[in-house]
Amino acid sequence: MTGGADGPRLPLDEPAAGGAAAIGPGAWVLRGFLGARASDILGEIERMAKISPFRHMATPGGKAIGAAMTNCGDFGWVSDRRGYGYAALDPLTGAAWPKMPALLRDLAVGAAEAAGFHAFAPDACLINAYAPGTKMALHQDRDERDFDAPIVSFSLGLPVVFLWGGMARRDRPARVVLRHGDVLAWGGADRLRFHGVDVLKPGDHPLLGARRINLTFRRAR
Ligand code: MD3
Ligand code: FE
Repeated sequence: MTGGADGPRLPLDEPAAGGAAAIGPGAWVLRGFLGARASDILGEIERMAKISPFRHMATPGGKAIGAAMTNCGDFGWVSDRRGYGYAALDPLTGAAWPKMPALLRDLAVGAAEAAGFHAFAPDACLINAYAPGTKMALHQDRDERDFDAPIVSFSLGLPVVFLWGGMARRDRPARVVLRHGDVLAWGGADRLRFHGVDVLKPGDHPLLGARRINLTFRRAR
């Protein structure tokens, strides 16, 4: 994994011919990267949610997480009163998470490649579903075994303001709108940035209705 050091270098938020815009030294937005594949991706999510349903997990502090979550891949991110981390089995069903569909994996690996991260091999995909009024507070993703691998995220449905923070929680976040079909890829110097999403505003998306779904592809183990 290269950490994006040999990825394209661009002025802030200026898309290149390939559509990748830098929002940090190791972070890229690929506007509309999912294109016409979005409806097939949604079909896969609906199918997988019959195997491992969306659920509101608890934090160790006892609050319910605002986004409804499920996973696919060899590992899934889970949280409950006892703690959080990656698990090979869905605690709701006691069975393995649904396999990561090739369509999703190939798009995630292709997006990583387009951002300069070679040989990305995701083994986990967390799927977050947001209803209007829900958000995700600033946090870091640090439950993965090694931070050399990037993370790739897909946005579907209603637009949201992504909060792009710094290395310290107190750093004031930049605001980047993520829309249906957009992909983010980040790693290297930006891998441990604080990030979150602002409260989802009401709306009616043609494919998803009053919802936003976000998939994050990770190398957990
Ligand atoms: C930048 N999801 O699942 S995706 C998460 O929209 C998560 O559901 C948000 O944060 C969502 O952990 C944001 C984009 C994202 C995800 C993780 C990052 C950007 C990131 C980690 C480091 C830096
Ligand atoms: Fe995160």
